[in-house]
Amino acid sequence: MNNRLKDLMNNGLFFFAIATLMLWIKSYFTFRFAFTLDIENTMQEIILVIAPLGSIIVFLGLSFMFAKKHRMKAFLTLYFILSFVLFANVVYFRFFNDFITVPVLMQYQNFGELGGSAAELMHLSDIMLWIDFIAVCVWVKMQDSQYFLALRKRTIGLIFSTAVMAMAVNLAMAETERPELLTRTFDRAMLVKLLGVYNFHVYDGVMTAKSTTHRAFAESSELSEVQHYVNAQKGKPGEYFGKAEGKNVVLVSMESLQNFVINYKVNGQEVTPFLNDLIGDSLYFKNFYHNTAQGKTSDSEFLLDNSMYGLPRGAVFTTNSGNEFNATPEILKKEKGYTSAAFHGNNDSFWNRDIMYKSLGYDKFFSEEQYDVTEENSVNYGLKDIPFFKQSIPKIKSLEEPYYSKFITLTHHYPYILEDEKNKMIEPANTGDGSVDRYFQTARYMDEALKKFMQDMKDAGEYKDTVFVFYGDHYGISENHNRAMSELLGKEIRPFEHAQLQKVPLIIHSPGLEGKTMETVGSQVDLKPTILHLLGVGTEQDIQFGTDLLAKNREELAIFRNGSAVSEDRLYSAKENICYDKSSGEEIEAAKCDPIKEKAQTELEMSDKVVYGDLLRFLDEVQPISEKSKPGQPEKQN
Ligand code: GP9
Ligand code: MN
Repeated sequence: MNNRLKDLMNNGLFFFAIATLMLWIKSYFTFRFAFTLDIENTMQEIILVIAPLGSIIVFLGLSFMFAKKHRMKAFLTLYFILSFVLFANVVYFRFFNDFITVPVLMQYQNFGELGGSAAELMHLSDIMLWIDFIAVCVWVKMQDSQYFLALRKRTIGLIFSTAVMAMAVNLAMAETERPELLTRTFDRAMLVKLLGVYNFHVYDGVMTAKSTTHRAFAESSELSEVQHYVNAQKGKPGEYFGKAEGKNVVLVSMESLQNFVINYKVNGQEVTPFLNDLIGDSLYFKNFYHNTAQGKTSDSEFLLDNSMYGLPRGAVFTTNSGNEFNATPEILKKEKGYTSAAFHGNNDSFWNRDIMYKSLGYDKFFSEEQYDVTEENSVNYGLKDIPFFKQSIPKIKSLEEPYYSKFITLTHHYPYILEDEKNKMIEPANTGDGSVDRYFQTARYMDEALKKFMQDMKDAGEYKDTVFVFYGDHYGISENHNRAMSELLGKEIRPFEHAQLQKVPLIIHSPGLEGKTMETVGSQVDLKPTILHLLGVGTEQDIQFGTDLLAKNREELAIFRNGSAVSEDRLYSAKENICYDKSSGEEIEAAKCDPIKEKAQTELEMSDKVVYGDLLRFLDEVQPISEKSKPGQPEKQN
């Protein structure tokens, strides 16, 4: 090595600058290519380049706070942490199409159980994300002095000034691109796009701390405000009120089932033959959406039993299980003497269910421990759906009637594996995207399990006095598979089509209830009032954000957790801030979606306020609604 190069290599500032540059380049390319962030214009492209710089300098610069002899170790540790943050987000994004948040990290017990899913998500090429770190380590190893990073105070000052400038430019550009970015954004991809992943984590940390303190300062007056809002939209239940009075309730959460598979064929074979038949004889809601976010299945359960939204970050099941709730099991017990039970073939602590179910008032929880689970009858997360339902029958029979029961299926879960050949009842699709191709096979298996379950319920005499509610819990195929999906559906997947793919099936079936396909636009938040009204239970005192899907003149609206919204004639995509005309699918003037966009924001904020502030603990204190303006009461039938 010639002397000049050697001098340069020994120069601490040069080392710091090159290390920063490497991390910066790596971050940019990762943002650009490992995450699908939908860069819409040059401004966003520039922001994406600038965003990581300030935070990288600040974080690496923290090493200057350490005594000179520990400084290099501190520097390498910080470099490692930043690289790891990037790497962990890349792996997480592959399946969840989302970024890690503090509350998600706190659900640590779920990670250990991911097993097969996590391994499947790591790619050999991820090694690329560590090459720069190795290079930095080699460089440091080649130094003879441990005081290598001993820079002058003035130089350190200059380094930090550069960081502050980079951050200020980033923030200013981000605010121009998206006003109210830090205060009213529910879409994480937007935050990462405009702030970079490191700043996003800082922001997320601050938000988590803020929501934790929210509870301590909450007051009952906040609940009154929410009550006014929800009462104004309750409406009157219609002809279906009490149609299933006194009946048992069997809810079936259909794992990862999206509505597009209904009546869909792969290689000429139906994917869900049982459900396709069943809808002819049931109330089938074809414009029904999920509202879930990071809490996935648990979010759908929360929505179902509380008619409130899950949280913008993390899973409410794990972060707020100590809250006061007024969930369906409690209401039904109080009003009609129902027994409630949940059934699931996975470990009881997954999603903190064992704790949360108690808070929601479930009397019983049959989890993995109460089933006979073996190597042969389980796959992926736990017991396969067919043995799960089979083994559930005697447990159902043991329940005191009337009962409110919830069954959570499991086999049709990413990465959609069946292992056993005899469980593969149809051929996979052939897009070349493994997850998408196998998706139909596990969906077909679940459909078979549902068919057998229905038959077993009939044979056990549990059919005629029961109302069955089958619903999809959340999407199974994320945006990362748009190529394969567009091949299957024969159209480009724009934000419009993506939003429409968030429809999940909702099928309400009960002997005596006439079959009908319902056009109304709704979502999981509407399940609770719909079910309660069918059972003849009024909801006038309840805080619920949904409305009865069977009520007359209800406002047709589905609000997604990221702030997107769908009405009868509009579709607003929050991530891209685009408004569509629903019938034509054409982009229209953004202002045309303002009413639904505003409503979505207001409603999500209200719901978050209730959860963060644990406001339902004040439910007994707030003024009861006057008789005159009582909403949610049945209309007189003539
Ligand atoms: C785990 C099951 C799957 O018990 O509910 O959870 P998900 O990953 O879909 O939220
Ligand atoms: Mn699920």
